Amino acid sequence: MESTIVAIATPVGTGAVSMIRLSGPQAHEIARIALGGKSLPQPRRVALRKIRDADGVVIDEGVVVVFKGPASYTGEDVVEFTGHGGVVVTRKVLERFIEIGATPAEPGGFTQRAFLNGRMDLTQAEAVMDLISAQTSLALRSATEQLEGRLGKSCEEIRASLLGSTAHLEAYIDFPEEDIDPAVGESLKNSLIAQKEKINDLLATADQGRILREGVRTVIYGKPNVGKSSLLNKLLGYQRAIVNSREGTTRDTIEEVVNLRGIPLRLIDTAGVRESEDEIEQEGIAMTHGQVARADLVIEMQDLSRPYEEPLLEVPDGAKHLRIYNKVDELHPSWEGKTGLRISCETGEGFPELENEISGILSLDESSWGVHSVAVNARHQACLVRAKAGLEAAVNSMLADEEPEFTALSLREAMAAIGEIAGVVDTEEILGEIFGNFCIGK
Ligand SMILES: Nc1nc2c(ncn2[C@@H]2O[C@H](COP(=O)(O)OP(=O)(O)OP(=O)(O)O)[C@@H](O)[C@H]2O)c(=O)[nH]1
Ligand SMILES: [Mg+2]
Repeated sequence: MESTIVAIATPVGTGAVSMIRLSGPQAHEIARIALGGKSLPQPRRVALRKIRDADGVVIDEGVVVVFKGPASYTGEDVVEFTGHGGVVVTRKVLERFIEIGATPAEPGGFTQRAFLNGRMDLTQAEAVMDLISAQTSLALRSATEQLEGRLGKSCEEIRASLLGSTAHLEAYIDFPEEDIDPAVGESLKNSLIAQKEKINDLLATADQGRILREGVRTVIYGKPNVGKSSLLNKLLGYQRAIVNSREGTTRDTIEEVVNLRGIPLRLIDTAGVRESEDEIEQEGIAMTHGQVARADLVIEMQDLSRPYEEPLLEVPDGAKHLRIYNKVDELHPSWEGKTGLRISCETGEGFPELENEISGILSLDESSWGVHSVAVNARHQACLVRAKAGLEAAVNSMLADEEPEFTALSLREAMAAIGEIAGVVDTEEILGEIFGNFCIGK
């Protein structure tokens, strides 16, 4: 990392201020030149300074903060200039830094350097992005906890335990004349099984991780005119979709995100399903089926103002399913004695219960969040699946009384996979563990 990178850290556009950040070995020198040779403030002190072009003409005036590596976000020398928030003036300051020798940063370039310089692990670097893009308070909380290193720490604990087990096994490999003591073998195996359980616990958070990051794909399904678009509008709080007493009003799918007690619901209003001669409507109905196939949650709606009917939907594997009954304000007598969640998009009746039901089905809400606290992403999930497979292979190899080399091989695969989550690399470490904890010279 010889280069010094620069970027506008605030959003592009007109604002009160905008901040430009420099990081790298030349950061301080480049800033000094841009200030027309005027001294930089002491690290972590604020000073008012002018940025000047090559002829000494002032481009902008603003606040300069200097950080001395490694005590900075990236771990390198950093300078932050906060100037007037105009598009042109900000651009000109940026260009001045580039002219003096800074390189435009790639997306995530500063956080990448923070990781490479050991300021944070990979899960924390990812959490920075999650935090910025969080759409709900729950997603934000999950990101903050990951940024604090909770997930990285869990993975590190698992890896450290596997490292200890591998070191034990390696000792037997080095001294083939000694058989593994059955008691040691038993405790090793139990320890591996315990770590596998921890991996399973982390894997179980993958669904909620995806939900928090991307939202729950929630499809509103039902016959025409039952009130699907009315439900979308009601949950959104404004008239997004056309509502009409004519059947077949909605033909396209309409997608909007609502925040339901911290859970992002990606609500999808669909064309009502019926036999139709209309080509456009048929196409809409085909899209409805496509949406159902990809749903996390299907809300199947029926109309209480019409005579009783059996529900019609086959919900695909993996999707959650909620049946609701709309228009309770115009209840048809044939529904007498039938149970189910009754609502009215007209009067708002049943909506608190509906929200309870949805957050219950997703087993996710702000009050129960403390129990989960981590939520792995797709990359973590892939690593965890590999780690689990490695651990299972190791346990099986021990059960089959194979040579310890085989067990160790599977364990190393598991460790590499789990280490990838936080971005740790090992090999030398295993040796260190052996020589550190075992008296080889005995
Ligand atoms: N009385 C009563 N009428 C309702 C209620 N919810 C919706 N409606 C009415 O039912 C009619 C159909 O509502 P929509 O929301 O357009 O129904 P939809 O399921 O989206 O219909 P399609 O788009 O045709 O599939 C409209 O006239 C709404 O005003 C309710 O809770 N009570
Ligand atoms: Mg509709």
